[in-house]
Amino acid sequence: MAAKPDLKLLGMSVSPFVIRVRMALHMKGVSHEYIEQDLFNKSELLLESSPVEKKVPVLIHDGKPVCDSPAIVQYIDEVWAATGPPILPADPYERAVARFWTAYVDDKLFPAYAGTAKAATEEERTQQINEMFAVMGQLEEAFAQCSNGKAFFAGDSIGNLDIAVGCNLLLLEVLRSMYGVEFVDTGRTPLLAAWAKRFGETDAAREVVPDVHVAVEYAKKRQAYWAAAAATK
Ligand SMILES: N[C@@H](CCC(=O)N[C@@H](CS)C(=O)NCC(=O)O)C(=O)O
Repeated sequence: MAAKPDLKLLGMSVSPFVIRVRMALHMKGVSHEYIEQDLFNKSELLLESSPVEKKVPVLIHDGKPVCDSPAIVQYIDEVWAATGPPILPADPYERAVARFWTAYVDDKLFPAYAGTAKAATEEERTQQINEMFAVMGQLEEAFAQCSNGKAFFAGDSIGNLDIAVGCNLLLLEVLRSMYGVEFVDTGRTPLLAAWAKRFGETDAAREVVPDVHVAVEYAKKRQAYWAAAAATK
């Protein structure tokens, strides 16, 4: 019997980056110890494992930390190459395209989400919401390009780009619940809307994504924290 890996994941349940890594571990069926972190009061373990950014997720394998979710997902895919389905495409061109869109999602979607939640005025919020719509429009085109008419970005089953976009669906639900804005809708983004439904039904999504109420509570706590910080400036 293969020895159990010495593997810990430092996370925070509603972080899209943590959700992405948990989905990758789930796809590979790799057992690990999950350690929830309080980002308002960071643990010594987090500070020493992520000394540069002090952020989750951090994967600690045999005592060695790996930071940043795209790097962690690639690490998981390479270390457990013989276990479960591949996460990144084998073809170098398709790998490069999947990496490009993952970086696009990380550069644009999370900052626009945080900007929407953080906005001090309605005007600012509308601007961020419009940015989110623009990103979703691009992702609709990316889906058409990458999926080749199949069910997922990666083809017949989920891959790197599916989890890169899919880990953010919870945040879109949070904004829908808080501001009534529908970002994945059958009118504007029909391909993404159908994909999101299919993605939500996968084992990886069902096992890993927490209830939207938990994420809304966290978003409100974050907003209160930002407001208090702004008031003391
Ligand atoms: N590029 C990083 C981003 C990770 C990140 O932003 N994590 C947030 C939680 S969503 C965090 O730990 N924030 C703590 C802080 O900013 O103090 C990744 O992909 O892993």
